Amino acid sequence: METRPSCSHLVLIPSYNPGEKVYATVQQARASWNPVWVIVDGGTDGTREGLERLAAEDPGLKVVALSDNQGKGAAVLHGLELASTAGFSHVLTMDSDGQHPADRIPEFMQASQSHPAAMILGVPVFDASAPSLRVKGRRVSNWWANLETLWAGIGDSLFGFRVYPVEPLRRLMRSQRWMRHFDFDPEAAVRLCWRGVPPVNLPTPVQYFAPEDGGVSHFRYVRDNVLLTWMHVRLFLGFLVRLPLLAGRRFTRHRATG
Ligand SMILES: Nc1nc2c(ncn2[C@@H]2O[C@H](COP(=O)(O)OP(=O)(O)O)[C@@H](O)[C@H]2O)c(=O)[nH]1
Ligand SMILES: [Mg+2]
Repeated sequence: METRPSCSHLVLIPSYNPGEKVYATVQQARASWNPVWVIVDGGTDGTREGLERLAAEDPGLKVVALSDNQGKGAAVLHGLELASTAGFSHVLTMDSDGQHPADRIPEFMQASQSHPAAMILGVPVFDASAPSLRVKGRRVSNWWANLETLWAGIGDSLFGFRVYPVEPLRRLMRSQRWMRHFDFDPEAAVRLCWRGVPPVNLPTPVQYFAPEDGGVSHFRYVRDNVLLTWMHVRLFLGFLVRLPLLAGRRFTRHRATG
C-alpha cells in the first residue's frame, strides 16, 4: 500500500555507520510514512551507497549525504534546515539502527497533528535486552531534566523517537553551538520546554540488539557521559537564571488544574 505524501510531517533519520539494519529500518519507516529523509552523517560502512540505491527507486525516500561525520545533532539540524525550506512544519526523528519501532510512526504523527504546538516524546519501554547500565544511566539524566524544567512533564530525556515542531527547534539550535552530538536529545527537550513547547509523552517499545544480531552503537561510555554531564551543568545554570519564570509557570499550572 502506498501512503499519500504528507506536506506537513516528515520522518527524519540521522544515520552514522549503522550497518545492515538500516535497510530494514528505512523500509519499515517508508511502509508507515511518506516522505522519509535519511541524513547520512559521513560514514564508511557502505550504507550511503545502499541507501542511495533504494532512494533511486522510491520517490518517497530521500538520502542526503554529509561529506564528513558531524554528530547526531548536527545531522538533525541539517535535515531541519532542508525541511523548513521545503515547507514542513514537523519532523519525526528516529534512529537508523532498528532500535525504534517504525510501526508507531502514524500514531506519533497523529498525536502531533492533534497537538501541533507540542513535542511528542517517546518514553522507552525496555525489554530484557536493555543493558542495565544504560537503563540506570538514563534515570540520572531524566532526574536532572525534570529538575531543570521544574517537572514540566518530560517523560524521557534521552529517547530519540520524537516529533518536533520544526521552527522552534531550528531557531533554538541556530541560537547556540551545543546540541550537535549526543547532547542533542536531552538538551532539545529541556530547552524547548523552557521556550514554552509542552511535552506530550507516548510509551514506546525499544530494542537492543546484540552485535551478532547486527546491533551497532556509537555510544562511548566515558566520552558521552562526560558530554552529558557538561550538558546538565550548563542546563542547570540556565535553570537557575530561569527559576522565577519556571516557578511562575508552575504556580499558574497548579492553580489552573486545582
Ligand atoms: N553516535 C552517533 N550517532 C549518530 C551520529 N550521527 C548520526 N547518528 C545517529 O544517531 C542515532 C543514535 O546513535 P546510536 O549509536 O545508535 O546510539 P545508542 O542507540 O544510544 O547506542 C543513530 O541513528 C545514529 O545513526 C554520530 O556522529 N554519532
Ligand atoms: Mg542505537
